[in-house]
Amino acid sequence: MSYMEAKAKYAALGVDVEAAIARLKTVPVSIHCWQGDDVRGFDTDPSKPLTGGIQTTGNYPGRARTPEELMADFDVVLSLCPGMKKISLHACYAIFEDGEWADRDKLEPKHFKKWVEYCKSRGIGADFNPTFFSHPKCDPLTLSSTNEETRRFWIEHGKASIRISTYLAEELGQPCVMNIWTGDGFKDIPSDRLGPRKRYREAIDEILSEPFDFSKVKPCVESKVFGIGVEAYTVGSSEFSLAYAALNMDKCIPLMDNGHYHPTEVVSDKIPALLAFFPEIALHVTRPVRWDSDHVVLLDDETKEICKEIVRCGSLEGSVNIALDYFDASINRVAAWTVGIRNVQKALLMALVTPNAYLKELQDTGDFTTLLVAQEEIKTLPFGEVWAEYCRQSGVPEDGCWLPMVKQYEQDVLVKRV
Ligand code: RNT
Ligand code: ZN
Repeated sequence: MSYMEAKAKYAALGVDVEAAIARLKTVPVSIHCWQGDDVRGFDTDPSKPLTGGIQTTGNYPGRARTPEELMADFDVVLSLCPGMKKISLHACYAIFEDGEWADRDKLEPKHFKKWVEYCKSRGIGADFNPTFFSHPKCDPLTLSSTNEETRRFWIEHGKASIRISTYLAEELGQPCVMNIWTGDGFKDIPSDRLGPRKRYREAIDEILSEPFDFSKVKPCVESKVFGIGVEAYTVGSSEFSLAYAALNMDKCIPLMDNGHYHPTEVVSDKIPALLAFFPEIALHVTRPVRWDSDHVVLLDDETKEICKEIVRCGSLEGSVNIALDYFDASINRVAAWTVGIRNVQKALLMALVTPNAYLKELQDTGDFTTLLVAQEEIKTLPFGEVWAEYCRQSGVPEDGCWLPMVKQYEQDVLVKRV
C-alpha cells in the first residue's frame, strides 16, 4: 500500500492525515539528557553510585563522560527523530570552565551557558530539573530533612534552579518547565509520616518564594509511590503532590510520571481527571516493568492511551507538557534514546489520525456496539505509511534505516570511549 492509498483510507473515516502531520511538527516534546550518561552528570564523582531511589542497570560501552560527548550523542539523536524537541537538563549537568566548581546551592545561570549555546544553535528550547539526589548532602533526606542546614542547602538549590530556569526561558524564548522531585523517603516503616511532609511543603513554599514569571518558568511537583531503598514511605506521594499543586495553582503544576503508581493504575486516565481542574499539567513518559524501572518507552497500549488522552483533551496546545524520563545502560544508549522518542512520536501521530470526533459521538449517543467495533478496526489501519511520510517530511530516517547509522556511530565513536 502506498501513502496515497493509506491517506484515502483515513479520509474515508473523516481523518485529514496531512493536517495531523502538520500539527505534530509543532508539538514540543522534552527529551531527557540523562539517557546518555546513566544519570551521572558532571558535578560529582562519577564513580559514586546513583542515590535517591533511582538506579541505572547495565554497563554497555559508550557512556558519555563529558559535556562534549553528551552533546555529540544528543546531536545524533536529534538527527534521527522527527518532531519539535526541547532538551530536559538536570542541575548536575552544569558545565564548569577553567577549573571552577560550584556546589548545588551556588549554581548560577553561567554554568548553563554552554547548554544555551547548544540549544540556540539547534533551535530547541530547554527544561530544567534541580538535582536532589546523588550528592553528599543527601542525609539521606533533602527538602524534608530534620537537619536545618541540610534543608537550607537544598532550598537554596531549588532557588538557584528557579534563577537558572528563568535564564533558560529568556535566552531561548520558550517557557522552561522546572520539575521538583526528591527521593526523600524511608526503607522501613516510619514513626512519623506527617513531619517530613510538613517540612517538604514548607521547603517547596520557600523555593517558590524566589521571584519568577509563571508564564516563563513552570515549576512542577512530581509524585512517586516508592523508590529503591525507600520502599515503605515516600514524602512526595501522589496525594501530597496533587494537594500541593492544587493549593498553589498560581505558581506550580502537577507532574505525573507513569512509572510512579501502583501497577494497575494508569496515567492515561489521570490526565483528563487532572485537566478537569488544572489548566496545565506535566508528564514524564517512561515504562515501568513491575515497578518504576525506567525501561525504554515502547509503542505499547499505555503509551498509545496516554497520547490519545493528550490529543482528545485538546492538550497539544500546551496544557500538557510532555517529557521523557527513562535510562537504560544495558543497550546502546543512543538507540535507547532514539527508539523511545520515536515511539512517543508514533503514539502521538496515531492519536492524531484517530477519528476522535466520530468515536466521541458514538459514546455520547450510547452506541457502544459500534464504538467497540470501530475502536478495534482502527487498530489495523495502514498507519505505517503515515509514519513513514511524517519521517520523510521531517527529514529523518524511516524505520529500518536509522539503526545501521547508530551502529556505525558506535563503531566510529562510542566503542572508543574506554
Ligand atoms: C525518579 C523520577 C525523576 C528522575 C529524573 C532523573 O523516579 O522519575 O523524574 O527520573 O529526575
Ligand atoms: Zn520522572
